[in-house]
Amino acid sequence: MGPEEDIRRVAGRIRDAERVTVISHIDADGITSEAIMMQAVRSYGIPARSVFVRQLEPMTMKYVPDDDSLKVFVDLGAGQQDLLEERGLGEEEVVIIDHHVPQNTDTPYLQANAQQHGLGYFSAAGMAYLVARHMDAGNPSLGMLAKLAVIGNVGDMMAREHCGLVGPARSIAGDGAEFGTVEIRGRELNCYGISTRPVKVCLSYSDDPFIPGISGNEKKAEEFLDKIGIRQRNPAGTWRVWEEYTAEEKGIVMNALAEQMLATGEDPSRLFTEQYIFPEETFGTPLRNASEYATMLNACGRWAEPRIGSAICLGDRGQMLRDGERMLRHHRTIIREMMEYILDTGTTELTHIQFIHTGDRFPDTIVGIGAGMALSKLDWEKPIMVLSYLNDDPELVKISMRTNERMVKRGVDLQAALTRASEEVGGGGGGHKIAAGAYIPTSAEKEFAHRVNRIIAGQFA
Ligand SMILES: [Mn+2]
Repeated sequence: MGPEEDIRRVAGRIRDAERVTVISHIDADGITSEAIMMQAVRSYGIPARSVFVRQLEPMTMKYVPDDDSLKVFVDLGAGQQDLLEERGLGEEEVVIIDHHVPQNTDTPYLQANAQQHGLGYFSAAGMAYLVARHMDAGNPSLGMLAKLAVIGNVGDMMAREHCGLVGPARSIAGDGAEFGTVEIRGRELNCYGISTRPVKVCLSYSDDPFIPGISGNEKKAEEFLDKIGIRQRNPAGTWRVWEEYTAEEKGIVMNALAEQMLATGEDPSRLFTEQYIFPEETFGTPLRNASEYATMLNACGRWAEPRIGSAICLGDRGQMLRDGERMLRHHRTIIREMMEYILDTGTTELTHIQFIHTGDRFPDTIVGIGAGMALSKLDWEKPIMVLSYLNDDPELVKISMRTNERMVKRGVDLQAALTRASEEVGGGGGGHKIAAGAYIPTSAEKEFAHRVNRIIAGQFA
């Protein structure tokens, strides 16, 4: 059975509610999910408020109000149904719109959950959009909501593996295209920053695909573009971005990149991706495409201002956008500082991984990103581990690890390694093959890198 029946029931229960509280997560998918639900509920004439939490756990359950509103959990909740039960929330007081593995509890909470229907590559924002569309197919804001769903899906990396959205997430992008809020562009450059970054910078940061001689080296990327005759600056002297290259220029660059990859025995297929452009947004800004928009939302969330992101999603292009841009600049500055700190200090290399302890210098919410960026300039064959202290808990150490597609192909699985190693020392971890994290007791930090090194060594066997 498809998800239609669940979507119908969830939409029906929300429509019948007197009041609604939306409880959501602070990343791009969570923020877009919240914005979609708030718009849908309010446009239906139902009073609503929302709550953002970093995670749904015993400590944060207190933010879920104790009142008679219908609690709409989005991008979280499915895996924490025991907490809802412990809180005494009845079946009729809750709906869950999520894409995480559901937990079995006695209370049969009503869910629209992509996981339960085998919908891979589909985020909570996509699910929220389907619910919103079912609530009111005539909602004049559906075009905007489809666009938000695309941002949520892209923000949750749903377009990464297949170089574009697939299945229902792709259909929603198609809805956006019909409404004119989304422009789907095929066979575009598979790099981050096509609307705001100089092309040489986009190329030099490309890790998937890895472009030999260009990835990790901005100077070489610039020389490469010069050599194939691409004019890199505007007459005013500013750097041109990918989005303003002509179709002909794009063709020249893509062909030359593909040739360069083929010449070194690399598969060029991942050079090409579908990109999602938002024609109503101002050219040259991070709001112009889905992945840069998602970064701005993530920056707001990681610096504890998800409401700024939500206001931008719902159309605020005044003070909130200026605040969002400030969050994004701050986010980038701190990440760059962290990357430089790692490069200046140097990592400790073991046989199969490298690690560094950043203490309490950088907030734990960005260490993973900084680690990934530093890795692009270090020995890429050794996954990087960053240990860091948490502001609010002296007994725990946060572990963040990053590797790249090439090492995953060779068998590296950071999620498996960190889950096992952290459980051995009484902590917990999770994530993906390419990027994973864990929390371990401070008492275990000394030997932890060696423990993970041994496990990763075994993954090659
Ligand atoms: Mn999500």
